[in-house]
Amino acid sequence: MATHILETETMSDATNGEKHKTLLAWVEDVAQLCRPDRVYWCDGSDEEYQAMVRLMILAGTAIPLNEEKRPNSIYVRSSPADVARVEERTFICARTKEEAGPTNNWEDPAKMKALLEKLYAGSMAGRTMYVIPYSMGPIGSPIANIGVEISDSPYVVANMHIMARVGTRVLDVLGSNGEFVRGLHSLGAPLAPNEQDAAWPNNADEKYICHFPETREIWSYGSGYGGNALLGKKCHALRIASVQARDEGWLAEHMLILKLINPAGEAKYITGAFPSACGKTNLAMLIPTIPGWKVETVGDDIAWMKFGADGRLYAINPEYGFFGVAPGTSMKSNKNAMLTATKNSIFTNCAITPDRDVWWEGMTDEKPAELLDWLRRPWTPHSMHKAAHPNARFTTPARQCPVIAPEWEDPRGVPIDAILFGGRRAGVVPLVTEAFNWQHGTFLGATASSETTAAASGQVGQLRRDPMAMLPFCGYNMGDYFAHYLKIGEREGAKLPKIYYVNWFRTDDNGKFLWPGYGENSRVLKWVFERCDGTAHAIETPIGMLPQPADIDTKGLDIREEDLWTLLGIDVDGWLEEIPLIRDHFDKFGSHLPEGLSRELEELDHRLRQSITRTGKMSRFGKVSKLGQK
Ligand code: SAT
Ligand code: MN
Repeated sequence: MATHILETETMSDATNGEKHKTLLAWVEDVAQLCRPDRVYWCDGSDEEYQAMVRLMILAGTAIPLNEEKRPNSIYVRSSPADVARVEERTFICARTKEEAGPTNNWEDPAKMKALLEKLYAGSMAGRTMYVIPYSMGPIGSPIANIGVEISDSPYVVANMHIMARVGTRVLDVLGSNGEFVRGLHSLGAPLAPNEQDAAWPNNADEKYICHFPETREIWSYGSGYGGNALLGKKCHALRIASVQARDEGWLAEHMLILKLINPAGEAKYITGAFPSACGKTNLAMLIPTIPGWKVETVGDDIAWMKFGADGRLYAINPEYGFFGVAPGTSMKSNKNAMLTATKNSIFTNCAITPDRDVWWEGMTDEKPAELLDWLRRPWTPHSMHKAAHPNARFTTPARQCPVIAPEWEDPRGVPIDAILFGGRRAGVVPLVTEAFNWQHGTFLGATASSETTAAASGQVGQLRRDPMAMLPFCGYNMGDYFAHYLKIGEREGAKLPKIYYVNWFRTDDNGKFLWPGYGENSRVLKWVFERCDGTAHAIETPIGMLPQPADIDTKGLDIREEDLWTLLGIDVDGWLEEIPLIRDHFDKFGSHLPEGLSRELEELDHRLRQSITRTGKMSRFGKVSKLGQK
């Protein structure tokens, strides 16, 4: 059968180098299936980026922003049917359902491929098929990994330019037989001859975000938004990479990476796992309120950690940019993110001002007098609805961040001292808890829970268990993922990071936050830093090692002592109520739940009950550990 390909660049046109036969054959196969009008190999150049921008402007997808206010930046509005990750349409097509585990949607790989092939057939008609070679991580780093995304969306190409290292330089490293993750993405919106394109083409009826872990493949269909379409991010760097990490003895995690520097100039590297839209970007770029302390950013969303020869875990940020939640971001809440996104950025589903700048809820105290909202409707401060979609995003280059750590692209990664787990919990969970050891820390991560946000479609504010903030991102059976964590902890000669659980979101009875958060979180980070050095104090409680109010530096902070006690106290009744919930959560994993974790649960239960019989109801625990021990 003749193909509809009008003009086909070959890979050697793109690289002048040796041909990668497997890559070429795959691109050819996909072109035969999807029937684009044209195949284009991305070189990663600025001209290419500008060409994508022009295409989007012509198609009505993008509006160039005011060159004086936001140089080289565009404004994009998606279709209202395509605004967030679609977890219910996300599948892990492992060989068996058991391998995908109870937390993932599963379909048989052959069945899913047969179904998708029907959808992909001719799905790129009237469009250009872009071949985007990308490196997750500094090009050539031993921790980095290469992927190739095929997509029919110029919006995806432009975003990938910012979010990953793309183009010819990646093909050069790949050589003629390097391994790569295959990502196939189609909007599922073929064009008939002379058909006018939609401003945001996508498939309103069918969306599939599928992963084939055995063959390291991603097949995404029907959506053009964020993690559904920028396949290097959640699909590759988390779902596929978590499987690679399991097989190869490392960790692929949904974590920010920050460098915390004390007044003496000593640094520690801390990673933090929080569900989407729980403030990872804010924490990664935090401006400490404690004099003399500094935070620098290594990454805001994903960390890949491998053991170094010294037994420590070294982390890289596999990404090249930030895909941050816009609403709530301001010069007060995250000055560094605001300064990062002043130029060379893409803004999606924000509102636009009459002088062609962007705005979103929370950006300024005073609302603009008039706007066009993300649905193109006129908007004034009297409007009843929000001007920006709650999952509106900015895509912006990491190198523009004013506090980017100089070593953020170090191919060796940075040695991790502490790992934070956390979520959004109005009650029970204290401000910070230190794990007794790695296994207990794994338990804290495995039982992490959070009230849901707008990053995924579905109801906002529902409590769900989100282990290690990986619930939507783990590419295999989560019980086995817990076991993998424990195995990491048992590695000979490992010098493991300390593990903490934090909760910035505790509220009082009126729903008011008890902890100010943002830059004030540095007070908790300082305690973590000094615990790692063995110089900060903690008490042993049934749930872990906790600071007492006096152990947290609150100089200059206006906080009531009793609120601090609430933030750092143990709500024994609340914790006892958590036990059956955790047991239900663990039961889902059946025989895949590692022994070590069920033991941790029984021991927690036992310690809580003992604390009651010993002292009656109590909210503070007196067994003081020696400074820095445990
Ligand atoms: O997956 S996205 O990259 O669209 C956003 C997120 O969930 O953090
Ligand atoms: Mn994320």
